[in-house]
Amino acid sequence: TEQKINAASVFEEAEKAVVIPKDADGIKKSIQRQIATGTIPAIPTYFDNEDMYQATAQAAREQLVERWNDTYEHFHKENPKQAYYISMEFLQGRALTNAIGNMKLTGEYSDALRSLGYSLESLAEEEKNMGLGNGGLGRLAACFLDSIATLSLPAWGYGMRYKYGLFKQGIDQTTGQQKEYADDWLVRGNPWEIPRPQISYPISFYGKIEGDSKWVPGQQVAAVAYDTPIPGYNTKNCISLRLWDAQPIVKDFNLTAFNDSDYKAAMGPTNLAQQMMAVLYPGDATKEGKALRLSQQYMLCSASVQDILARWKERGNTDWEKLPEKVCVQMNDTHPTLAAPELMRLLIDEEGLTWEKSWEITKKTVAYTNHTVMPEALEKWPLDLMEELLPRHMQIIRQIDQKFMNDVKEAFKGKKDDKEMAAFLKATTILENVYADSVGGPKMGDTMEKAEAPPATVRMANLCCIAGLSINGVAQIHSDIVKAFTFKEFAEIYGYKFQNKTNGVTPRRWLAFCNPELSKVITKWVGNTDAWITDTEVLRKLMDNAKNPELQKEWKEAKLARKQICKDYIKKTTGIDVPINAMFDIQVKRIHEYKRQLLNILGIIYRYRQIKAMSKEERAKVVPRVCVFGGKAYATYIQAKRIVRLVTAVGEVVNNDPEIGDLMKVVFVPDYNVSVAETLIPASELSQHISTAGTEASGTSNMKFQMNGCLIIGTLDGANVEIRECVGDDHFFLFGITEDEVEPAREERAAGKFVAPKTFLDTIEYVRSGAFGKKGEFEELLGSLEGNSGFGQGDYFLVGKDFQSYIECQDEVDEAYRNQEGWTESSILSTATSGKFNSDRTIDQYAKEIWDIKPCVVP
Ligand code: B1N
Repeated sequence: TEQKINAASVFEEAEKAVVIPKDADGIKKSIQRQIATGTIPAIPTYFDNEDMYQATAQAAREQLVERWNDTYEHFHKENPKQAYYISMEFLQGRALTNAIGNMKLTGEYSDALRSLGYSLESLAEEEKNMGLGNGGLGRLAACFLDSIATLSLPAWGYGMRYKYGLFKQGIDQTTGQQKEYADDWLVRGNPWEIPRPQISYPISFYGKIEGDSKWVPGQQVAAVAYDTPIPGYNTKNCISLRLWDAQPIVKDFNLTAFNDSDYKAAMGPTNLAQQMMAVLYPGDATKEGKALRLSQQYMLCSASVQDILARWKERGNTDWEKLPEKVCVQMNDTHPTLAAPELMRLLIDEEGLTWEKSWEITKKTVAYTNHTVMPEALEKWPLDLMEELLPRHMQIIRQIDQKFMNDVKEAFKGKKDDKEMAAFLKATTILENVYADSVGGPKMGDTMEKAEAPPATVRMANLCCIAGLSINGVAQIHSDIVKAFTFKEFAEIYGYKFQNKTNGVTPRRWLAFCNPELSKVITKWVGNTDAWITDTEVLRKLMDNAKNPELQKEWKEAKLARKQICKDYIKKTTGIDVPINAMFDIQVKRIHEYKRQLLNILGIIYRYRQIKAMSKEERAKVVPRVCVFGGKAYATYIQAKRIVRLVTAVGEVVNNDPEIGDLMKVVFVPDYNVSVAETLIPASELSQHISTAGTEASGTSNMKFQMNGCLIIGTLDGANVEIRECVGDDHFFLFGITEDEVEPAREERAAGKFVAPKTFLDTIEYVRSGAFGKKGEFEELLGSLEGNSGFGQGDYFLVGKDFQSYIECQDEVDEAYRNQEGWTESSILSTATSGKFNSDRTIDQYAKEIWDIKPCVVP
């Protein structure tokens, strides 16, 4: 202990002794020191821009570490209740601009670099995107961390340090099709992370149960912590994103086997660990992966929960029953569900608590967010796989399920007859197709039936609903659907658990930093204050001047500056020259049938043919448009890849049609990711959020577009509903059927009663005639829009149903754009009314209504 005390004071003395510079000159010297002392792996004769970026990032990291250590110590001393956001995905994007922006040192860094002969903007482009996520769910987690730090809340993120992020997307020059490449984001090291080899936990898999409940694992890896600092804005607080890496356990290394040249046996554990960390599961709503994905999920949960309990102890807590007064775990969708049974296991097997006590504690500690109601995206694991990989957890899950069913039977005794009860339990039980007839599934051991029986599965969402202290959706309409349909039986039991937490996005990254031109105008016109960067309600002050020609002029100039940057980016990445004065119309998001990029491109084809049929005089009145698409299609999602190809094929024709010229350009921007979004969104004037009503849980890019003064064309889906309420009906282009009209529309189709509009049928026939790409290339894609029923065919997502309404709405858009004063007013009002969609508001609600945590401000 004496040595420990000394070590602590050495640490403290060191912190006091080293002064971290905060002025341009000091920052310059700090950058030089990183180069001269070998902090970055630069070689004198090879020194390049990437090295310079690395040195700058290291200098910035020094600044963060100071705040970070202070925050850690402060939380330790205060011992507040702390929340943990566990997520398989964190889509952080780039860190440099964000870190120095949040520390309010952008000017200083810019000056320091200028004096060294570099520009901050171009160096920032050297940074690789940290792309450890698929889309909205992962980016939401990243925005949440920014808000948690900014609100000085005691909370951390836990995730996985995948070796390769989500794949990089290329568009093949000859076929126009998507190609996937590994995203080797770590090749040149990651200056933002600090490896913590001293923080490591064993993660067990397989093996058997001895006696009643003693788990003897068959395999182990070590989870090792890598920490990334997340600085808040306008606060000293700097929180942690702790990512786990898998490593072989040293004692498992079989030296004898290696010396006997049995390399395969010797390297077994090393290979396992490497496989586990290789890739982020690329599945936005898919059924792929299995054992590996489940091992990843378990490792995340086990390492995080072990770490949370270790910290709880480290802070001097001892009474387990009071754990829920100090810890809250938020599960980002069902991917980290195993946190619940893992907490149970640790409390029972490691800490010696009873099953009942452990269950009481667990139920008050974990909370669940649902992000999708698409049935195929609700996670189910084959029971036999779970049993094999995690035998002890399966035991605990079975016990939870038994207790749950008993409780339900007890609670609804006399209120439901046998048949109702059976149906009710069939819907809610965690284990599907396992129990005997009374619960609906096939009889166990009934071999005849078993052969045809549907596979037994573990339904993760059901476990979340049972174990969670709360269940929330991510936009009002989505939370309503979750409660009324997806989990309606659970709502009957646990009505009090259901909540809504409408998503938000951080106004730092998504407005202040990505759009400095507009930010400057905003600051001036809300009363010469940048208070809006945290308190986005201040943006409302823009409303008073929405019609003011002076503001309008500055607003348009700022938008134009961003359009120019976007135009240059499009030229650089696709070779296409787009007209700067055209309306920039953008749809960027994962490619998915439900998001209906197909509706957008068919609308474009319709428009193209209209223009071609016009006289010269009529053409002069056309509003020119640059139609931009971006987004990745899951590698095995064939239909999504065909949509990408249709867009590039239409672009090839339209962009080279002399009759069209600058009246229309169709662009597919490759490799959409966070930093591409930061370039496209500020330049956008119209953006498309056109999913079939009831399918997009929330959407978050819609909020980013709104903040940047972009008008939305959209359906009444996800957060669009609330955005429209804020901005007002007159400034939102609404079309399409509503959520309650979707099922009747599908039934109408299935009954063969739906008659598609001529505009739609003609457009389809035109594609079919071979107007784009190779003849026959789009047969299967068009086929999905035809027929009467079934998933993936019979136009399940109702493109034909909404088509007429969509193209008419696009005419309204043109009409509105012709009146530039009116359009600019709407644009200003969009930004002015976007305050609600600040993730600070969302996080404040999580903190108060679910986590029960309070700010813990570093003095
Ligand atoms: O989560 C976002 C929402 O804004 C989007 O509407 C929603 O689609 C998105 C399986 C998912 N839901 N589900 C996923 C991601 C990965 C995976 O393997 C499902 N992503 C969403 C934020 O709330």
